[in-house]
Amino acid sequence: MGPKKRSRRELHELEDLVAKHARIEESGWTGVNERTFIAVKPDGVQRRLVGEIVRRFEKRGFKLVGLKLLQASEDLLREHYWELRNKPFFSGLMHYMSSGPIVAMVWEGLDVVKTARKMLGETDPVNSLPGTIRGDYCVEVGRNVIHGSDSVESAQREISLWFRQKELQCWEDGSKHWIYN
Ligand code: IDP
Ligand code: MG
Repeated sequence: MGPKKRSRRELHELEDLVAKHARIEESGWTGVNERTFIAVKPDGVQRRLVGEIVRRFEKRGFKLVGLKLLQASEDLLREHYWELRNKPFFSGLMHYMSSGPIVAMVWEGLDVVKTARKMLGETDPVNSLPGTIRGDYCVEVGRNVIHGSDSVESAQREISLWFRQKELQCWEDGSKHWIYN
């Protein structure tokens, strides 16, 4: 007995199955375009930590979509740290953040907001484990070398505050099949 000839209906069912599998495979990609705002603060730039920090995000597998060196204006910093405006350290924070250039970046990838916060360590370096950026490169909360968005919502707010749409690059990640399955 030769191979069974498939009916039109069976062929349709097969097509549906193939399409369903394609969708499932694609769903592995949901969330890979999450974005976060990362900034190397003035002390990080002074201490030549820019390369090290970029290296860590690249090696982790995240995709760089925006990067610039800038001296932040007081308005921008006030807006960025609006939630902390009533804290006793606020004016010190403004002074610190405007004391020199900052490297502002946008990184993209699966769960990048949460993962980046883990890579940064805790706000106060004394609580940051070795292996984290703050745990490896600083000792004081008032000089903690790096900023990272604390939620997807604040990431969106911060990205639109620090970057214009045209400053964010859309590019095909050639290694994405080696980073995501
Ligand atoms: P985060 O940077 O880990 O998100 P936040 O609580 O959002 O921490 O505070 C923003 C920044 O304000 C910190 O990264 C740090 O530079 C500064 N900061 C926070 N708490 C203190 C403090 O108690 N003294 C001095 N500076 C502080
Ligand atoms: Mg914060």
